[in-house]
Amino acid sequence: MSRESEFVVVANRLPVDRVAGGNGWRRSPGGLVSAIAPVMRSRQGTWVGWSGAAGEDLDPFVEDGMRLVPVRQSAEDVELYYEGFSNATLWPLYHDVIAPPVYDRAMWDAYVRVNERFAAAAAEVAAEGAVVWVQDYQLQLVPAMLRALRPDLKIGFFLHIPFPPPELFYQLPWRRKILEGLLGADLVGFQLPGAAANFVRLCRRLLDARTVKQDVEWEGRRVRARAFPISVDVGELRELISRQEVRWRADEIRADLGGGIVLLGVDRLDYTKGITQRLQAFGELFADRELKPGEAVFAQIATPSRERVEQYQLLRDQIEQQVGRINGEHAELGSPVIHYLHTSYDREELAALFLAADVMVVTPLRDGMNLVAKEYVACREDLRGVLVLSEFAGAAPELRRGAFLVNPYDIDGLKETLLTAIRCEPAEQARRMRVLRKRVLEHDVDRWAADFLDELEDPAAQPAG
Ligand code: ADQ
Repeated sequence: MSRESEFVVVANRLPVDRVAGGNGWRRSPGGLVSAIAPVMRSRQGTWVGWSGAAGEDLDPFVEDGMRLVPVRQSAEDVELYYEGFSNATLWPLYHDVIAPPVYDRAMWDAYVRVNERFAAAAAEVAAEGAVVWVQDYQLQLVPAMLRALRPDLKIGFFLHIPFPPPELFYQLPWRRKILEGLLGADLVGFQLPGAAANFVRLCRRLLDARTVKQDVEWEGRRVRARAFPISVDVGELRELISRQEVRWRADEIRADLGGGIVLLGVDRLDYTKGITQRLQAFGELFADRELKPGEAVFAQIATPSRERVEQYQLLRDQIEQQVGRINGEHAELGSPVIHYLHTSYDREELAALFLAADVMVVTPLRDGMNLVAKEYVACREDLRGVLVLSEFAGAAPELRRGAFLVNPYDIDGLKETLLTAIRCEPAEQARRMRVLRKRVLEHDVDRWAADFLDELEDPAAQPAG
């Protein structure tokens, strides 16, 4: 499979998961994969990524019409590059240092080493002049490494998480190296214009690069920094909610939850998602006697995530203790006020949960975009339900007119907003949901991918002379 792909995606993970118990593969759920899969097929694409199992050596294979090139990661790479530099350094640094980032030289060395491996694998499969699209914070050095190996390629990079302002980014001991890595791309995509502006400002201040609006001149090329807010696979969600069994399941969930107003949170168990703040606010509404047990119930679904990183273990303990305390104080026999499930669900069950929820509570302390908010909107064809959304979610600028916006750090504000949302009349729900749906349905994930690739391949974007 040497140098024959016109289109190459490079991401930490391959777009497939092992089928439990068997040795086959199945396409991973999620918008990114479904947005890119059609482009992969029409352009003979190849996806370069890790299988998810440490120490595994796999040959390239074809699955679901996509050519897949596995990149090896040893157990040490997983510990230092993935759990370490990616998730204990970059993740907290890029999310407002909500948790303290770890700055460790061995982790950095592993990050460089693994990025080199991904760049080499991509260089090997890309055809002359091919388009290569690198994804996310784990691979920020790949664009420059790949350009050094293959100057003929068109290279795009998309960051799924926020890009921090200079005053935070300055902390990073390897700050210049990260910027230089990204500048290997022709187009650097961010979720929001503010993130693109942070990047351009940092290139000017730390690298002395000349910048013109959102373009950075670098090594005789012009690198574009632009915003492309990601979205959800509306077609997939529509199909799911059209199934009778999904609707029945939604009714069943509502009945199981006792028949009161249902508030729902669906997140990866992550300290950026503001889970403890929302549960605290909800619990206090019972303490204040604004709500009575049975009147409203909170279902919090938390997908296990990064379980070997210390901050995630601490958070899990904290949430479990909090749920226990709130239920201990306010629940009645047989009817807890919070249902907490530490598990991952399939797409059918998630769609049923969205249909069952009167109030969708999405209150991250910082989030690149937040797809859950958009998934909820895409599922509510019935124009029922309300969205409570953090100002600090990347989705807020797009959804501010239809959602109830909150500052998740302001517990009193959060309590007030939850009550307003719980009491929102059906006519007002429908008015707001229409506004939300217009935005989400017109800007789905296919449009996101097309916008990015059109900009990357824009013939009018000439290199600086
Ligand atoms: P995440 O931080 O993972 O993504 P999000 O955008 O909400 O956050 O995506 C999570 C996805 O996982 C959603 O599709 C959701 O339905 C699914 N999910 C969550 N809990 C689940 C559960 N219990 N069971 C099954 N599925 C579950 C990162 C960035 C975001 C950005 C995305 C895409 O942090 O800001 O929106 O990438 O760019």
